[in-house]
Amino acid sequence: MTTTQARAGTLRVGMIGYGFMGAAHSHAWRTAHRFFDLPLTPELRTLAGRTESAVAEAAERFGFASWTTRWQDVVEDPEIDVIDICTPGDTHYEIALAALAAGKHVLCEKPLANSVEHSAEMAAAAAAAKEASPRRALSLCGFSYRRTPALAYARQLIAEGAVGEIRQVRAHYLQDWLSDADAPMTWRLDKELAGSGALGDIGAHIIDLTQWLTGEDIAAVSGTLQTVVPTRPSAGTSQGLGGKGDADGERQQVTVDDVALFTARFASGVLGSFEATRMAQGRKNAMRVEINGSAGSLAFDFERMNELEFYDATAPDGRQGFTRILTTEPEHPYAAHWWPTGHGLGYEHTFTHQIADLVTAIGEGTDPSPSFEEALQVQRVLAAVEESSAHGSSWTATADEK
Ligand code: SOE
Repeated sequence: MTTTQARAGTLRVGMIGYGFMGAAHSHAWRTAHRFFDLPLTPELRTLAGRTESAVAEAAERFGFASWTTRWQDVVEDPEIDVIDICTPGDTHYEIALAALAAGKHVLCEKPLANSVEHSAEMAAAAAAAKEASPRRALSLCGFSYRRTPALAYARQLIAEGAVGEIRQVRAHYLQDWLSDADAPMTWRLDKELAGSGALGDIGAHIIDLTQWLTGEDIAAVSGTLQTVVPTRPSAGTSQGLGGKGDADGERQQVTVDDVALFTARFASGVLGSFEATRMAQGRKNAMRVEINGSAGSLAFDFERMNELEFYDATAPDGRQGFTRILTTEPEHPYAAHWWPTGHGLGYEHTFTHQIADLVTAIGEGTDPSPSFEEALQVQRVLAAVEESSAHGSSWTATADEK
């Protein structure tokens, strides 16, 4: 335990943003210590957001003791230990730098920022803050899918050599909430706010996951981005991520990609194919990752998140075939903290696991992962895909290699 707050036994949380991610994170902060044995107990102190009535209502609903319309209030408050950034990407940089400078621990939603330059500064600030004594400000980027039991188990199996030498990687993330050409404009479709479209919003997850699963960085990419629906109604009713726009009203320019396709070369030379889209009618949150190795394959699909498929090529001829492993058993990562055998987990559990891991790291003074440095590498891949697409899909090194 390195902070005075840690000694007091609580970890006081200030959150900025109260949309979809604010709801998921606050649920996780409220729940983690009830299922995991944590060194500190999170306390939801203050919620910040721009619109007074909405932030007040969200603070009440999420269980925060207070609220403010200025994010600076949260960052400057000496009574707060950790800043949780759940806002669109354009604000991550400024808030995270201020929070780290104030000696706070930081949890920042993905992607880390809207540019490699900002991400690099954030990673440098995180590294410097961590070293600053006597307080250690730790940081984590919210690639929450790493905490899906099946994917954490897949990583263990790969590290143990269950698939042998990795030969090929295949990943896609398919959603359909923008298939309707009259779904209304949102911040996720504005490059200024979101940085990129399907690429950064959901492609970033499969970039992070495949690098984490294989233990290798992506060294170069060849990609193509496409905006399928170039304008969308400015007004409408939102529902979930999408909604119904006013088809006869004014339309606004979409400035990000709807579809992102790319081929990647990992550091060892292994090739991977990637697809991120919000145009795949019928695919709701189909994030699929498949790793093919010399001794077998692993495959995962988030729409069946409690299962992992394993093909053991060393099994006797005639008995080979994909095995469906139900990753709800005490042997599987995180699962023992929840329900009896076979009862299964959902999307929200990945966030609860993220908080459990972060609070444990803060309590023990160890480095949580994915660090801002790891998130910077994801950002380099995103930037290389954009650059490649702008140059006729030419092979483009991630900035690391330049
Ligand atoms: C929208 O596409 C979104 O909410 C992403 O922003 C999240 O990161 C992903 O978990 C689900 O889809």
